[in-house]
Amino acid sequence: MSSPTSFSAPPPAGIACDIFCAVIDNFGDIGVCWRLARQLAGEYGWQVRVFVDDLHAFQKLCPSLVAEEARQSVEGIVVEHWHAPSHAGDTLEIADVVIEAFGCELPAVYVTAMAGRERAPVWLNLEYLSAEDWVADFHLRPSQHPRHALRKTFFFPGLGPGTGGVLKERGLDAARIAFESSGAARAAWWQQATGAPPPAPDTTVISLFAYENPAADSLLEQWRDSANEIVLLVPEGRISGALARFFGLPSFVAGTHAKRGGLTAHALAFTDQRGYDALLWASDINFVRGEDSFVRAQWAARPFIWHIYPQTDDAHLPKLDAALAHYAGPLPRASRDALARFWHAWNGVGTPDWPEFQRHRAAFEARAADWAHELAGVGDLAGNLAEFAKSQLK
Ligand code: TRH
Repeated sequence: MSSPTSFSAPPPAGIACDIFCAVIDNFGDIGVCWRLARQLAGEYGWQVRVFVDDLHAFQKLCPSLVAEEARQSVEGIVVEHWHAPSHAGDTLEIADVVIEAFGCELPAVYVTAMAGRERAPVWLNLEYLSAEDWVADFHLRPSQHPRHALRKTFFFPGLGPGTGGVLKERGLDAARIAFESSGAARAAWWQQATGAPPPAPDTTVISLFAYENPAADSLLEQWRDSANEIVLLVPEGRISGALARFFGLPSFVAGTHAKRGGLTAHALAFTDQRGYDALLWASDINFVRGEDSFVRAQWAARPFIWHIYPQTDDAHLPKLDAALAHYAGPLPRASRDALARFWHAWNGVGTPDWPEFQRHRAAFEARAADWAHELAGVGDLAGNLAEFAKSQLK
């Protein structure tokens, strides 16, 4: 392959931004990058390119993407298949703002060209979300490149003041309220997702997006024995095996429906990224995981349980507690402890106690609404990032 050539592109209409994303596993890496890209392009008018090394993972949450295309435009965003660590597009174009997501390494040829640019780009390393206190101290810390006249700034998402915040589209609350207040929209959603009308109003609807989880068996039994009807909505994925075992089925693929005792479960097809929000809004309680769905559950403003991405040596547990401190801190003591116990049990420490969760549900509901309001005060990550980048480009 011939090496890319550098050329002076005509000045773009908006700020040009390149986002580099290496998919480690699952959907969170590309999920966060794609959401950020859509916001920067759609809300800020930036000219965005996304370099991503796994188009198949990307296609799951963006079905209009063609997994075999080396370069394509989706929703006005250029998507480049980042097919080798040294690759940075067939023609080397250096953007005004360069975002390396989650510590992925930029191609050396790209970094060299960044240094050769008349005006050095704003180079940001977008970190993983953590609710820990130290994040505010490290947010926006610069780091000088050892060889080039380039500075990289660490951009830390977070749940508290002084951090980069988390992603929230401008129209998100209005879209949620429109869905919640339209019986027709909800009926259409249930029909399309489950092939059935919405359940009776006194049913508890739960969405379940999780990794494999040993606590699932006990929880499914408790739901089966629950006095109130429970409808479980399960996007096809890593937890599906537990559902198949529980119902004695060979699999729990999209389109499967099953019932035992008070528990009815529907396996759902994995939707595009926008469609996932409607699942959260259609549910009373959401089980979420990783990073992006964890954030979406907070904006859905209803109780949620987080299956945090597990790390070696239980390094994830302090992060779980840091999130609980923000989210559950103002709850009355007994409710706070009950929520902490339930979250811990869902993350490998203890056994989940559904009746106890139910006893505190009204407090959890009130807190979820308050928390969504408080979190919005930290500001939207895309807006915070755009503001910082613009201040550096002046
Ligand atoms: O897929 P995840 O487990 O991703 C994780 C985390 O990001 C973690 O921090 C990271 O280290 C690891 O990947 C590599 O969970 P997450 O972050 O919630 O991402 C899921 C994405 O999938 C999110 O953008 C929502 C989207 N989604 C859909 O688009 N449709 C669906 O039907 C569902 C269930 C999810």
